[in-house]
Amino acid sequence: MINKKICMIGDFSVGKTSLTTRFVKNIFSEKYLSTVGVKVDTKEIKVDKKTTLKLMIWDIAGKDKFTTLDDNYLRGSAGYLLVADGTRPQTIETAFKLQVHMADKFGDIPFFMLVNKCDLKSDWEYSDKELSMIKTKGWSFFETSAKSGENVDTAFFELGQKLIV
Ligand code: G3D
Ligand code: MG
Repeated sequence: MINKKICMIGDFSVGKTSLTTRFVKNIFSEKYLSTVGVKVDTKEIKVDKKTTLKLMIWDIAGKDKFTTLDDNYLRGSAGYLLVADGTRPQTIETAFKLQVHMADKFGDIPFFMLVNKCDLKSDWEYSDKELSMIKTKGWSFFETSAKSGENVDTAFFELGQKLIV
């Protein structure tokens, strides 16, 4: 069994905890009980016939103002999910900044950008401008919903696959 630490990174309320909960327990709770500190969930995924990976998913618990990154939290990460909220374009700007920090501190480790809350697409305010900015950066990204589950397993699974190559 290979253990890999990944982190959930993004502005507050983008859905980091909800995505983790959805992936680990396959549920969406409108009332997630927040605690203080860091929550670590684990889930095993089979990345190919021979390889099972134990993902340790680190998530800042509670209503964090996660616009700066605590390096103690990040240390030892093999990869991360960079989460933004499609209904709040400024969270995409935050994600860009957080990624720069990650690259500075930890170099070129695998990540995917997730634009979350795609079940609320009628409220989405992120436009072609933000979308093309993401594309210009050459990043892989998914539109996800912790509520409907859309692309959630795929995102974690594909990140897992990137960790073993
Ligand atoms: P965070 O951990 O990044 O801070 P949370 O974000 O997972 O706590 O989610 C913040 C709020 O967004 C929560 O609502 C949660 O239910 C909601 N949310 C998260 N993901 C989705 C999604 O995919 N779709 C929709 N519609 N809502 C989502 P509350 O009201 O509890 O603050
Ligand atoms: Mg949270």
